[in-house]
Amino acid sequence: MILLAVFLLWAKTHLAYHTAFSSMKIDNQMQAFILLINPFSFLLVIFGFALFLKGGGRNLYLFLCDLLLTVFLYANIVFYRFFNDFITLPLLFQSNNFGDLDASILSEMNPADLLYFADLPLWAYIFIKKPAFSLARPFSKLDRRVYCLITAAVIFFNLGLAETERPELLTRTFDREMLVKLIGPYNYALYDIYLQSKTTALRAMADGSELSEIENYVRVNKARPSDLFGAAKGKNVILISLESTQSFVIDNRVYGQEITPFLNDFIRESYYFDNFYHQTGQGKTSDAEFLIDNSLYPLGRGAVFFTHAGNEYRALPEILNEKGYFTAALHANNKSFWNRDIMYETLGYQRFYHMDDYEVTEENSVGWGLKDIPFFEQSIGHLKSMPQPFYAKLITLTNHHPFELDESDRLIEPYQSASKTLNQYFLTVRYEDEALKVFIEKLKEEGLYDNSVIIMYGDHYGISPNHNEAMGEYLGKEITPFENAQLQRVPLIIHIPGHKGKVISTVGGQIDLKPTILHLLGIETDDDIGFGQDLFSPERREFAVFRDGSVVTKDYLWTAGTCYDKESGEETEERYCAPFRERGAEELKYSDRIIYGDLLRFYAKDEKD
Ligand code: GP9
Ligand code: MN
Repeated sequence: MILLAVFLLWAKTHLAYHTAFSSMKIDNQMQAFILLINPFSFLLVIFGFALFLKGGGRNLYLFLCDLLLTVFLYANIVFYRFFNDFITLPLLFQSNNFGDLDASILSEMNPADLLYFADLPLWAYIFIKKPAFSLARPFSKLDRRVYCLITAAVIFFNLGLAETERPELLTRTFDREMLVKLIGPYNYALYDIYLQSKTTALRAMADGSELSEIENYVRVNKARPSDLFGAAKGKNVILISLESTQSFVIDNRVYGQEITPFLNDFIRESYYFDNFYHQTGQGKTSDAEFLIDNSLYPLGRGAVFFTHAGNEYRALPEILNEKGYFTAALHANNKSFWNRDIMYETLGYQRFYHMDDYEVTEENSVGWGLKDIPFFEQSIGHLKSMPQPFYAKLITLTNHHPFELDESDRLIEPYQSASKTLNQYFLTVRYEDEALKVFIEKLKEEGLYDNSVIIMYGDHYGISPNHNEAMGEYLGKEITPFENAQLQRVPLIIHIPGHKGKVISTVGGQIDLKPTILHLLGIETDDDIGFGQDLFSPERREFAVFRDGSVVTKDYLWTAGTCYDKESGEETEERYCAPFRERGAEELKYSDRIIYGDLLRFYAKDEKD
């Protein structure tokens, strides 16, 4: 009986996978196999409790479980048909998502769906009529043990396969669709409940008084704007996230071939920051987005886009909306990746152009999806349709690990080292550079170039320390912890029409972009709670703290428990780094407190009063 119940729900789940959820992309045989088995791990556990029940009680339990799970599955099906996404708890609480759902809910149901409920009469019959076969003997200890053992094996097998298919899936929680694909809708719901309850508990314990200490810190920390305040007033802002792009490729070569020929030229007519660090954690691209829009640090664990999408923020798009800007994000990936569809609403983006807004085919895709050149070409159409001034964030994708590229897109001869990753990286960075060139040309053709500030930033590192040997060979020096920290520099390019090029070497990080952008647009930031400082400000501190607590200043670098003198790259006395290290730790702590306690909700209230 138990196995029958498990089998029936497994069958229903698969019916859903192949009909309602069929737009989920199955990338390979392995994923297809995981999909086949993933409902079992949960269903065996939940129905397994029936092992401890007898006769009628057991039947009732099986019937109720079947009913509840079917309703849950069906709710997800209807939801998916409408939103192309799975239900999550924060989403259920975001009532505006449901505003116009009532009327459409019926239209998303159809008679064939009755199939999902077809087994219920059978369970009802068994429960009421108690046919002899359903009242079999109670289970023996041995039965239970065997069942538990098999169940445990299935769970580990499923999780193991999921982990090999997508490492760090559960710790980083990046892609809802991928999670459902690999662990099934039921386990995903459990996981979601776990994340949500953790968040709710911390939030409930927080109160507004915590904010005043942080406010004081932030006030003292403010840096006066520079002469460039208002230099780009009323202009469009085009912000480009350069996937996995580190500074070491800029003005650098592979066997004499420039890696970023276009950017090297573009830098000469822009402000180029060559001591600018990424500050991301596990949330990678989304952490960089979070830093830039909020001037708050992402979290030490997990992706804040997923864990705290229901918080109150005072993000860049929200501020710009109030100043009459149209705000949009453009990224040709699945909209639920990094929970963007939900987080973007929270941050105030008026429009998210995602995968469905692009023409993505086999031919124009590679690796993670739409190639950067067609992405930029198609994005131009979207930009043209926007009311001006706009704030548009474009997120590139081709230069993403494992740096796959079609032969025909290869523009330089590959580097030859023992690290295939590094060798390919140069090729995809070169392609990305070409894509940027195409984009800028198109912006000029469409007349958007002269009335837009163009800001490009590297989102995070692309080459991990696993490739230090090949990296050392390329750079011609050993990659010590000091060098590794210096490799966390990512390019930041700010192009303002009519301004001459200039290299600015102040130490800064992604946290500093929000006040920098606002000041360029002539918007005051006095009341803003954020940890960054205008990168152009003459009185700024030269400082960047990484999410792991490493700290860089003008002269010193603290990383991996050691203080380094930046000029020599040699170890130096700890006391030189101590004050900055403490300051870094304090800032991260304050920022975490804001996020875990959802403290900006109190600030927002103050303002409205
Ligand atoms: C996915 C893209 C890449 O949409 O932003 O994410 P990453 O793995 O770099 O965070
Ligand atoms: Mn990225």
